[in-house]
Amino acid sequence: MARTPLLMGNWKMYKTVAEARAFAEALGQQSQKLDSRVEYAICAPYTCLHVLRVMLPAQVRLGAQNVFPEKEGAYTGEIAPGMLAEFGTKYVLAGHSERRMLFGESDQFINQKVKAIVANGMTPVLCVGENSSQKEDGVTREVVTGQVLQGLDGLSDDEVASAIVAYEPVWAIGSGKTAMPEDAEEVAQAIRAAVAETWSADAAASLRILYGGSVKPDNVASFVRESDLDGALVGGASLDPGSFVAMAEAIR
Ligand code: G2H
Repeated sequence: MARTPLLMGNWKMYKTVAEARAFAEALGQQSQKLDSRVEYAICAPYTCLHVLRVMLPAQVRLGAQNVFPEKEGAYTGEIAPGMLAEFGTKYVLAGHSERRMLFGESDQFINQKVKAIVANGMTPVLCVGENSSQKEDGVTREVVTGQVLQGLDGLSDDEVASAIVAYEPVWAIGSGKTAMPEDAEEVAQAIRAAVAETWSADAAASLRILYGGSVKPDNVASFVRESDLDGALVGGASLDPGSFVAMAEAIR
């Protein structure tokens, strides 16, 4: 099953509207370097979504970094899935390790977010990954597949098939360290095996799996080249338009 590669930026809590405008302008000037066979997206702070929607090249889609799994209500500071969908957001991150660690998000809560994202016609990007002590203890596969099965619980075969999992080893995030591509590939294979067992072989073959954690222009191709990895979720290196384009060119 052919899966469309995806290069996704995660800007985290960086960029003002003026900076986002400058990024979109610079990317627009180099949009001929973006490949129509690859999908691109930027998960931006909410305040930047409008300028990006207006100014990004058409092949770069909008993503959000978080959502609250309720339609509306007294949830001060939160944003509803319908609000993001109405705005033209295509992708929404769920379960990024920074949210798991800093905000105590559980697999069960992340699963509610995933279901809410899907119910509102958007694509969930379920982030999973082991921390350094779990890696040392040799339990990476169990941790990661457990997060995947809990995160996607309750979705139908078709919904799992069109979802995205981002495998981001926690020890690799923003650290300059990356997983070995072949190790990330093994984890991706374990994810597909677990999905095939719980849903179906078709769902496992269609689900897209991204690698994340200190991805840069000079290493992105080594991950995307692996047969079970379909792209990258990139933090720091997605903030600069030249670097974003360099990564796009590296995986063409
Ligand atoms: C992991 C990644 C983006 P970075 O958080 O999700 O960030 O590429 O800076 O390690």
